[in-house]
Amino acid sequence: MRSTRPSHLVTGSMTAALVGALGFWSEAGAAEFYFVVQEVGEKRALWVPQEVVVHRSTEMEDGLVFVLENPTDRTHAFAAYGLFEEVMGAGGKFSAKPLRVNVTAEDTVRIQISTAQFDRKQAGVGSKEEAYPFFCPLHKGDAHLGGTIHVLP
Ligand SMILES: [Cu+2]
Repeated sequence: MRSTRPSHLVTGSMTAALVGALGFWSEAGAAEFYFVVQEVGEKRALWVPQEVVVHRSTEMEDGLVFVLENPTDRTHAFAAYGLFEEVMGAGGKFSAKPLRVNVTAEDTVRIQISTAQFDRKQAGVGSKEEAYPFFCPLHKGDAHLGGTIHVLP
């Protein structure tokens, strides 16, 4: 029945939002958050869910992982101001670089998010909510079509 299709779409995106908000724990204990990119017309793209909540006290204890899925046939990128990716360099040393990751067509990328900046804040101020905007820097379009990662104490 044709009339049921739109409601399926709505249910699907609501489920995705819920999953993103709750997060998953991987075997290693890191909290995992899933994002899927959607194309909105020719020039714009959107990572969903658009609103994600991360709890500093629980979900960051054993690391934070973002899983970025690109089911489309074009390369998209995931960028977030103020967040950093943990990358292993030569000699097994970790370093942090600003979060901007390309995800090629039909690929899924797992990235380790640096939580060092939040550890530091836990010892000091950091009892209030912080917000980090994210978007696809390759397809921003005219209007801001991004989302927000909310970090709660
Ligand atoms: Cu894009």
